[in-house]
Parts: sequence; C-alpha cells; structure tokens
Amino acid sequence: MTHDQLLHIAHHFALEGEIASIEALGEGFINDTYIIKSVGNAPDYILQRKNHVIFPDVPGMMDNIKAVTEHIKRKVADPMRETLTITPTNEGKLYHKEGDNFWTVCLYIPSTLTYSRAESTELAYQGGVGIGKFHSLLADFTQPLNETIKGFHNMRWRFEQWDATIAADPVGRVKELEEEIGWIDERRDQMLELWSMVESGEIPTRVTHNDTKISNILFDRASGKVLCAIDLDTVMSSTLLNDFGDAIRSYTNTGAEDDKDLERVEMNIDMFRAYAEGYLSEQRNTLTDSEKEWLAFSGLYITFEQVLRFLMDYIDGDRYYKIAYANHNLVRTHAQYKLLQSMERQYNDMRKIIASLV
Ligand code: GN1
Ligand code: MG
Repeated sequence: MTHDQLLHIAHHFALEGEIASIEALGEGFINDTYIIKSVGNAPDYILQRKNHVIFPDVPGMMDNIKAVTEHIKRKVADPMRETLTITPTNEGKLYHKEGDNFWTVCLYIPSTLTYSRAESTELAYQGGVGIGKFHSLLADFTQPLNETIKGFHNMRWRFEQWDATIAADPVGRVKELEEEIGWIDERRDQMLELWSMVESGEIPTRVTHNDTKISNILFDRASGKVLCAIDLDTVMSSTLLNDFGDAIRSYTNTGAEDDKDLERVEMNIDMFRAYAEGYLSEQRNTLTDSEKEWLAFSGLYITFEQVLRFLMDYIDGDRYYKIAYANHNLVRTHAQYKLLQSMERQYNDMRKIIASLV
C-alpha cells in the first residue's frame, strides 16, 4: 500500500485532528496493521486491513468487539485505557469496505508497551493477571457472540480439516511428511478427550479471547503493570482453557515460535508457575472443578493444535499464515512440536503446580 492509498482509507474514519504520518506496525500473521500518527495533541490510531479470507464475517467480528469492549468499559476505572476503543467511520459504521477489503480503526493507547516474549516471570505473572481480568470482567456477559471463525479451537473440527487436507494433498507434500503426520495422528484420541468435555457441557463455554500470546497484552509503560488484552478479532464463545493454554504456549517457550535451532526451544516451568499464579489470582474462585482439572493439559492441547495448524497449512500450500520463506510453516511445525514434547515431559510438574495453586 502506498502512503496516499492509506491516507485515502484513513480519511473515511472519524479521526480527531490532522494526520501526520501512517506507518506499518507489528508482525501479525493475519492482518495488515498501521499506526496513524496525528499532528500535535490529537490521539494516534491503529488502522487495520482485516484479512477477510480468514475472517469471512468482518461485520460480525466488529459487532463482537463493540459489544465486549462496551461491557468492559462500564466496569473499569479507566475505560479509555483498560480496553480498546473502536473509532467509527464518518457514517458511524464499525468498518470501511473498499473493494474486497475491510478496514477498521481503533484508538492507539499511549504510554504502553508490548512484548514479543516473556522476559521475566514478573511479566508472565502480569500477563496471567491480564487474561484473568479479561475473563472475570466478561463473566457476566450473556449476549450471544458471532462465531467469526468456524470451530477455532474445536479439535473435532480441526481433525476434520486435517483429514480433508491430507486426503487432498494439493501440492504433493504429504509423501515427505510421514514422521510429522504421525505426531498428529498418535495424539488424536487424547486431544479429542478434552474437546468431548466441552461438547458435553462438563467444561463450560464462556467468553474467550482465543489469541492470548504475550504480544496481545498491553502493559502500562510507567507502572509496568498489565493494562488490557488487545487484538480482539477472535473474541468468541468457547472454553477459557483455550486462553490459558495459548498463553502457556507463548509465555513458557524459551525459543521463538519459529526457531530453527530446536536446542533453544523448551518449556520453562518457572514461567508456567508465574503465569498460572497471575491468572489464578483473578480467577481462582470462578473456575469449575473440571476447568481446574484440565488447566495444565490445556497448554499441551493448544500447542498440539498449533503444530497441527502449521503443518496443515504447509500441506495445503501455505494459504493461511503469512510466510517469510519457503518452508516457514514446516519450521514452525518442528519448533512447536519440540515445545509440545517439552510440555509432555513436564506435565506432571505442571499438574502439581496447578494443584498447589487452586
Ligand atoms: C495468528 O493474529 P495473530 O497473527 O497474532 C492466529 C493464531 C495463532 C497465531 C500463531 C486468527 O495470530 O490463532 O495462534 O497466529 N490467528 C488466527 O502465532 O488464526
Ligand atoms: Mg490475532
């Protein structure tokens, strides 16, 4: 996108003040994100082109985000900093459609920080508090939410997609991947066991964020304390185990999500303890026994799901995730599998920590 094209898009939104610049921001795999800087004291904004192949219902997504953020705003001390604020278009709509593309704007929250990895147990603790708060603020949210991505953390649906992708083998990669495909198939029953509990209602369905990696948490620059969860694109109804598990996948990894050096990738149990402590400090009295029982396993569940999703996208010819080089999705698959194995080795310790905290 040229600067002029971006300016043209930005002018459809009800921005305060005058635009000084628009620059690319962040490293999301799905959307394109920009920061709109304003002249003088007017607020800055985040402009996003939502990936409508992945999010076929952007209007439904924005309705979810609006409903959830308004609910949070009614309950927090500082509503402009403790959740996102959508900036509507000049016509009052939550998105602007230009050709095939959907664009959205929200306020940039100043004096904040994000991290791409948990640099300390204190940060992991704060991240846990952040998602714990997000869940507890939304515990009394009863309005139905749109399912903006079908079966997002639903393992039964993931295996249906998986089986179809393996059968189709659209770019002929299946033959080279016997070992990796085995990693998925040998854990099928174990993973479906958790999802069966959600299907039967033994594990409750609540409002969940569904993308709780550390870079989706905003920290206050002055205090270092957590401010709020951002990137609300995938807010839907599911089990909060998704959110705990996805955070564990992100915070405890001593390497990168796509590390080529597998020696660097392990699960750090101190980070696990710190995140769990932070999360449970907010949620201890809300969780059901079934949720407590499956909390440690949720880390394995979501890490497994990520192995499956990266490998499935590689088999599918790299159509979902943005890639930086040819076998990027395969590198991601191996790095996440190494993390999964590390979690499996430490699973008993994870369970003991949860038992001591609940
Ligand atoms: C994607 O939105 P982003 O790029 O932070 C993905 C998550 C994955 C993550 C892996 C809508 O997140 O589910 O866990 O990449 N989001 C979607 O880093 O698929
Ligand atoms: Mg996201």
